[in-house]
Amino acid sequence: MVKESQKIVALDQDIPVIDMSLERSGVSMQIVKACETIGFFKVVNHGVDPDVISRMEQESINFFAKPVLEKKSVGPVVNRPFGYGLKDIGLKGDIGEVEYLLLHTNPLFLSQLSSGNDSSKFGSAVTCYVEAVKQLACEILDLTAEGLRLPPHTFSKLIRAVDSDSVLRLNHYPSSDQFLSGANLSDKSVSLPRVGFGEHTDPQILTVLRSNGVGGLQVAFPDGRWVSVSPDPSAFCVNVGDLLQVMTNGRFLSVRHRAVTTGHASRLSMAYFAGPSVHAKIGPLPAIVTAADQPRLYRTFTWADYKKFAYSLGLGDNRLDIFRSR
Ligand code: GA4
Repeated sequence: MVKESQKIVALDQDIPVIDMSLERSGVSMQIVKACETIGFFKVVNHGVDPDVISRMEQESINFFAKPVLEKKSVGPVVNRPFGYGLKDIGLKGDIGEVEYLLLHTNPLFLSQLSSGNDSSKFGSAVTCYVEAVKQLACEILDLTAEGLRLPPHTFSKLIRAVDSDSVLRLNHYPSSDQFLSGANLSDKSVSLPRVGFGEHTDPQILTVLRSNGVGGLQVAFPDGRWVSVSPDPSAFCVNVGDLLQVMTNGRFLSVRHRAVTTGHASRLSMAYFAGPSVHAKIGPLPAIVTAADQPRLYRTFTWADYKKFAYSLGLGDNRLDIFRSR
């Protein structure tokens, strides 16, 4: 259940909406501003083919409708955290009212993807979707670099690396009458919000999320309120990850967010987490530190170091403090 102290949710405000079809320099300035103030924004007129999105959505619906044993056998067989998960998040006992499929987006992995009889349809929907959202993530990162007056592909080259460690997560949050815990809700009109995915920041560089028309995503605003993001299936919701906060020396904010399940409809979300190679060295960019004449807030570490540490902690724990400069 969502704790009493965490229930202050504003419904009358939303995160910034950025129209990507507008003039480039204006868009890049809006992106920088959103990353500096809220860490979250929506993009519309983003150019992703609607057929690619609807194929991925339909394949996800078909996947989650399968019996649990079949969902667990999605291949290639990989160790946790990858593969199908039911309620368990991470390796430290966090749970949520969610079932999910976590996939590495490495082409070799995707080419072996199988999910029952219709595996080739599933695999091709995932491959096309990943390619499209990767493209979008790179475009947004290039606009960001422009807005910060950095060389054009400063961030996107990390995502485009052949060994980039990016992941796709398909989440299914059941409606209140289908709760996975099997709770006895005899009075269906009384549905208390439950935590679908507990509060956390995203570790990677950038997250590109799309959901169906059902709300549930909430973002921690700087003034302490949790703001519900209104659902818009035609938009993508984008947020800064921990690594981008580090590279911008804290200028961009990797902000806590969570997913709650409240309604009578189930929510489906598809999140692409754009990450670098595990060997990539991450630290504040010298150009940013010098330009702002600010002390370096973080030391340099590899993405592998960060991940090892992240998986030793719980979902809601702070994972950046140990990488702060002393
Ligand atoms: C949060 C963002 C992504 O969903 C994810 C999650 C990952 C997992 O589910 O395995 C983590 C979580 C996420 C952050 C801290 C660690 C790792 C669970 C967890 C407790 C796939 C990711 O990259 O980090």
